[in-house]
Amino acid sequence: MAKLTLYHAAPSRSSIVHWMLEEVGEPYEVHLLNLQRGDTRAADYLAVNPMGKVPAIRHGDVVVTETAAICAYLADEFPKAGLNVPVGDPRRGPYLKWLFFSPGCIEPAMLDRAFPRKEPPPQAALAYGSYETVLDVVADAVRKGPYLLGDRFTAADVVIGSVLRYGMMFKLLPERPEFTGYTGRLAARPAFARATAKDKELAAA
Ligand SMILES: N[C@@H](CCC(=O)N[C@@H](CS)C(=O)NCC(=O)O)C(=O)O
Repeated sequence: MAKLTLYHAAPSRSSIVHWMLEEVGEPYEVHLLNLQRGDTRAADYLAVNPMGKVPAIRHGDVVVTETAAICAYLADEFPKAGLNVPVGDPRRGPYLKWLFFSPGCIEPAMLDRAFPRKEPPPQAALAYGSYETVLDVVADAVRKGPYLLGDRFTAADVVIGSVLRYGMMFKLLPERPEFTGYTGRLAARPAFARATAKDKELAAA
């Protein structure tokens, strides 16, 4: 089987992929980087990800960067784990929408709110519309649960659950009961607990 490596800084956005890998359940190695030391800006890492950011994964000869893309890749590459929604299944539409919704709408809305621009662009020019709309749409999607697609847990829950958890942790998102209920359900997953415990050890190393 092709070797699988996670380029990781614990904790950071690469912790999302760390959780995803625990959900996938295939053997992987961690290549640990230190953000404070500037490891992601070193030439050998820029050869992996010219953006100088974690996460990245190497799977055999394939390198994938961007958190949501990596989660989608892993879900498709290891279908036995049941974390993707295959072509032809009508739930694939919402599945893809939620995978793209975090980097396309939630993250930019959250960070624009935290770091407002001097001259805010017109709402129609913003891909996410408004911060309030983004929050309402996500709250509506996770209210019923247990997961975004009902009973079916997918890679989209790893991505959306993580941005909500980090957003609330850093006070960038409000602790709406819909969000805390959903992230609480996700935190009860054994793979999440394993990834979190390993991250703590890596952060202390
Ligand atoms: N769009 C990227 C963002 C990744 C990102 O911002 N990673 C941060 C850590 S949370 C990073 O590597 N920062 C190091 C730096 O910019 O020097 C993704 O979603 O994977």
